[in-house]
Amino acid sequence: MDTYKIDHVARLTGLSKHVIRSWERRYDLLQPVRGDNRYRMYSEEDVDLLIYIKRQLENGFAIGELARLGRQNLIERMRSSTVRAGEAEEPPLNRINNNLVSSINPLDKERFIRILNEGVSLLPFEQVFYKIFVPLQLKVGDMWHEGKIGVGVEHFVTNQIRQKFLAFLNQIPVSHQGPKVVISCLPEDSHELGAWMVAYLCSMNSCQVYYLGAKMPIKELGAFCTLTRPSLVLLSCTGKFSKREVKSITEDYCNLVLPACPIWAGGAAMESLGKSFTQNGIEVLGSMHVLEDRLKRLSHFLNPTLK
Ligand code: B12
Repeated sequence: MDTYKIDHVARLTGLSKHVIRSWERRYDLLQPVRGDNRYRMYSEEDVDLLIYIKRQLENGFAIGELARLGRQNLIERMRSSTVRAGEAEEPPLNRINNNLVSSINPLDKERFIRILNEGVSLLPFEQVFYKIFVPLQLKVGDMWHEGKIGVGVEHFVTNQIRQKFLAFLNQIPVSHQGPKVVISCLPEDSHELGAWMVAYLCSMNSCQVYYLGAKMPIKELGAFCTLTRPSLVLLSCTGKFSKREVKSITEDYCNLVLPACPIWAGGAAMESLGKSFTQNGIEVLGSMHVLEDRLKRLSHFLNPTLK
């Protein structure tokens, strides 16, 4: 089961870290455990409970009143209210996701855009990303892989997600002092969602983001880095590669002329590329959590005045 650090919980729930800590301390409503990294890690149940409590507050309950019920009672109420909502009416997120998929095949553009807009306005961005964009991209990719929709519909949907994502990214205040980070996919790789997540995490951690995205030729990446002098190159890699391809891809990245600029990489392709990357000085990061941690430390190291 996934666990989350407090920053992540704050983004998922729309509550401030201060509020989460105080509900934890004063009311004993949450049960984080210490992770290997020594951070307090919160469970999905903690996140669901916080969202449930937030909704109850919006409906006029007071936090003291809810806290008196205790964690276990609240969880039981949360579960039974979800079941009841399910009996009477589909939960809003399921309805949105189902309607999005049904408006793709056959394509009903107006309906698709209306539902996507509704979804985006309903939740904090990070939840929109994980609970609407990722499932939608998985579904539309699978439908294309299975031949149920054509390239046109897949591109249309992917571009709608891209537009929404970029509109959000553009709202994050731009840091002019944070580390410069260039983000790219592999040369033949059009799988972009991982790279978007990387861009999002970089922006949230005060980096100056240069997003190059899908299908980036390695030589051109080198030229771009010579021009922009980044502090870091981040690769998001999908695909499976033969031994020969692994060798040539690794060599091409290692031949980039990047004085004092490390390359970090992640994504599903690390299964075939990871070992060779690691042996050749490209750092392989196991997950987005690890990346987030590293970005925080990098931003702080390069500019201790950044919060
Ligand atoms: C959507 C999709 C597409 C879309 C891509 C749209 C786009 N602009 O992104 C389209 C339809 C274009 C497409 C095309 C192809 N696809 Co496709 N596609 C998918 C699908 C359905 C979902 C991928 C996705 O978005 N996942 C969601 C993201 C969030 O997951 P992720 O990328 O893995 O990222 C996570 C981690 O890997 C990690 N991560 C990612 N990047 C980074 C970076 C760092 C630094 C870190 C720390 C972590 C990290 O964090 C993320 C969150 O956990 C998968 C199948 C599936 N159900 O997964 C197939 C899949 C990836 N595709 C596949 C293939 C083969 C192709 C094609 C080559 C098929 C073909 N014959 O033409 C083409 C061509 C693509 C090309 N040239 O690159 C294969 C790959 C097989 C393999 N082992 O390599 C898959 C697995 C399908 C399959 N089962 O065969 N595809």
